[in-house]
Amino acid sequence: MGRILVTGAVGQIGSELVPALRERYGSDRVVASDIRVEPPDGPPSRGPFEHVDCTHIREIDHAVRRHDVDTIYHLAALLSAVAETKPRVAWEVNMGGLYRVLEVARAHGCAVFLPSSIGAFGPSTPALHTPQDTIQRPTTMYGVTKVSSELLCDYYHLKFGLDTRGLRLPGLISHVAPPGGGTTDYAVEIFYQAVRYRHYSCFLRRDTALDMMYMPDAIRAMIELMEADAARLVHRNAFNLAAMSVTPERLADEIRRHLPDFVIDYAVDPARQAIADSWPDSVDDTAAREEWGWKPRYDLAAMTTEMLQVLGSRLRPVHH
Ligand code: AKB
Repeated sequence: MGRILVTGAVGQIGSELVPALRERYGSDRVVASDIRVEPPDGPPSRGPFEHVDCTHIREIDHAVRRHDVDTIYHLAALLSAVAETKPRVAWEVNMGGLYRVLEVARAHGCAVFLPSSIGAFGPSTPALHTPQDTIQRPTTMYGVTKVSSELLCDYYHLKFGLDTRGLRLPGLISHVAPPGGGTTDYAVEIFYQAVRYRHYSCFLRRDTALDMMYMPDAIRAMIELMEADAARLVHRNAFNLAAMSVTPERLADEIRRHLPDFVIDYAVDPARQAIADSWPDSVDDTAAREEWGWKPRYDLAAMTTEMLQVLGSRLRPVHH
């Protein structure tokens, strides 16, 4: 068995995926890599670390050869809000990076995991219970790169027989690494601000419904998909994935069950609101359930309880 390479390992997902993969397969079988030389408080967990800029094919190739890699979790990408402000960089990193990763994977026969997103949908997509196979005409640069990434991964599978698989991830909620420049970031910020200040000023409208998921479920989904029997997969890039559809108002109500004096107000950011309005309210993940047995473990109540427990023990309240 070869090793696993994780790109973007220092980011929001990588910070939890790398330790989970190391726990499952052994520390030295998982190579963390990132454009950042090292995270502020050291590598994500003990084990090999490589500096890899995914826009340089030689750096990816070097890491794959050096560590005898047979599977790549390619996480390095710009999120939706930041991609709107830097569309050229977003194209170069999200598409250029993936293209180079796929070329290296083709040369060395590696399997590739791709995180797509609910952002791969657009305003003409059915917004409720969005089907697995439906209209995908995103109106953001992020969405354009995500739908193109899905197509490119499917192409490498069909044309070259590469084992490419992906998930359309919802907004991910975690107490480990913060997200950087996404539209769903409010659902993470709200917990930190609730614990510290009992107050949060939300950049999305109170009734904006979007799919969300607690990070442990998302990490498990990635690993389960990559371990799934290929013969059962009708779809590949990428599966709809759902756990809970929430609005800021609903999330605030749930937090208030634990912190009754929590207050939310709204200072809507038109740029991020426009992105959120172009995405589905809730997706249908039947294909994931049927083809590889996906089932979420955390609903809104369970996730909120755990987030507040963990952050409550780590952060000092400064509200009084
Ligand atoms: C973002 O908001 O950009 C991401 C996503 C849902 O893809 N969290």
